[in-house]
Amino acid sequence: MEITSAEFVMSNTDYKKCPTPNKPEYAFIGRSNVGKSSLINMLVNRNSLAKTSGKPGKTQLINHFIVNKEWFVADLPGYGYAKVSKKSRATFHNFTVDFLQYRPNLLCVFVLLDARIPPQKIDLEFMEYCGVKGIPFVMCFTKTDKLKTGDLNQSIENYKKKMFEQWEEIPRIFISSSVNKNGQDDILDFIENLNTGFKNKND
Ligand SMILES: Nc1nc2c(ncn2[C@@H]2O[C@H](COP(=O)(O)OP(=O)(O)OP(=O)(O)O)[C@@H](O)[C@H]2O)c(=O)[nH]1
Ligand SMILES: [Mg+2]
Repeated sequence: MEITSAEFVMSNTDYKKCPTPNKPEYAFIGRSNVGKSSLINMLVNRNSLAKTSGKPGKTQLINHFIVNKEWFVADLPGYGYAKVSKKSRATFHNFTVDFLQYRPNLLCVFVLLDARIPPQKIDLEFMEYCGVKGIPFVMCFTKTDKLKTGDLNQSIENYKKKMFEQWEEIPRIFISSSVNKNGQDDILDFIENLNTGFKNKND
């Protein structure tokens, strides 16, 4: 898919106030600092459309972007950032959960996982939650530029093994790097396919 435009739409904490759900939508989630905002920028060929930061906890709202005037991206706050107070953690947890469960046009959640680190409880639990609630998701490894191919393959194999302890089937896996643009074509092809499905269903 060729990217012709990408614009910020709005920020929210309430899924009911998000843009009219009449277009296919994809959400990016994962632990704070995993690279959600950077991946969004990489996908749409923009340097700073979604705000990124070296410090975890940058994205604190549901941020909507529209791409090619035909699909939405939602950049979500990260989970598992210990420095936020318990209260504010609970608050964004709730609005993110409501968003994931009730946003009608959400076609797929990209669960981002840092390729350099072993499977983390919080990520496994989040994916389990998606499974239980029937929220479609894929796994997307980030920061793959920081690993040699052999180490990356090993890391993915370890992850698969861990997933198969819990799941009979595991979701599709993407690898990505916002530095060398690894994964851009695969992810955009995947989105394009789902967009077509959404259009056919709603025409
Ligand atoms: N080397 C490398 N660094 C990356 C990559 N993606 C993100 N980073 C760096 O990781 C840090 C966090 O990136 P963000 O995109 O802000 O992460 P986030 O998941 O949106 O973080 P929060 O909004 O705080 O939850 C930044 O310093 C990025 O430059 C990548 O693919 N490769
Ligand atoms: Mg962010």
